[in-house]
Amino acid sequence: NTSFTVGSKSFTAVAINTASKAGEWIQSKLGDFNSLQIKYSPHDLVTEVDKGAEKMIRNLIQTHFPHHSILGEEGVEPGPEASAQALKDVSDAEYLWVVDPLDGTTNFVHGFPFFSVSIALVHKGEVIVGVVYNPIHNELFVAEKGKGAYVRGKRMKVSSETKLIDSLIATGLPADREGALPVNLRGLNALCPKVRNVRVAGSAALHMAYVAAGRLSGFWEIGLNSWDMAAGALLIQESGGAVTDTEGNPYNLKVRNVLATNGAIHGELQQELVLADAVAIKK
Ligand code: 2AM
Ligand code: CA
Ligand code: CA
Ligand code: CA
Repeated sequence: NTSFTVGSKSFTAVAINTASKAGEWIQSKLGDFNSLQIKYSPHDLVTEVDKGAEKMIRNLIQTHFPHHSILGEEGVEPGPEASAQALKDVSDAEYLWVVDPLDGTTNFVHGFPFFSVSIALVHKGEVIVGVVYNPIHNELFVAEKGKGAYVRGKRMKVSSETKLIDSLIATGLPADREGALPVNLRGLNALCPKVRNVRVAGSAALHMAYVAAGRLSGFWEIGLNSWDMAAGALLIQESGGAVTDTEGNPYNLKVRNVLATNGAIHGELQQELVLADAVAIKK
């Protein structure tokens, strides 16, 4: 399929290579980094490793595809307005790489081994390649639009639960984001008794990769950004799952409140979030 290659350079190969290199470097820095900065509040951290990984990823992508655009978390000021503006600024790009160099910074800082590198390639607004790499487990999740999704060379398939009560669900607890915490806590409160259990492991990208791999039945979170979800969304779609916003609208790069499941429990989970008044931040 020519849509994934320019000359001899495969988009997917570059995405995989770049995520692997960044991930190995991040892992080498575990427990050995300086400058810890509070980005926005004590709940929102950034380290030299986030920034170094993004720089590395930008350099690698630019070397192969100098005319492509890149949207990376560390190139954007914190806060929803700057994120929305950054997305607008690249909305004309034919090829756009959407990058979270280190998803799960809080985990990285504390040595809790659950974090990832997330890289997506978007063509005219549609994600065509998605890679999430977990260096600790040495697991690379990769999807190509229309060609399926793989981990450890094995095709991924979402889980088969059809009822919430049989489902293992994940979410995030956004401690300070524009008032997203109470919304997610309402959802958590309502869902805990209705599902098998809930996990809050601290990397949205990896949670989504786990939904794709059938290790989680579903995931929702309020107040995310494009770089947290772009790669994960394609992983799930190519594994037979469903990705929408929490109101049930189709996934796109502008989605902030995500609902991602095996498909079978999507409606039931969405309905519970609506009933709990937990689909969006009140303006
Ligand atoms: P990060 O580690 O790349 O910052 C956990 O709930 C998820 O939320 C992670 O994917 C994390 O990504 C993201 N996150 C953490 N702090 C955030 C903030 N202040 N605003 C938006 N997303 C955040
Ligand atoms: Ca961050
Ligand atoms: Ca992130
Ligand atoms: Ca990040």
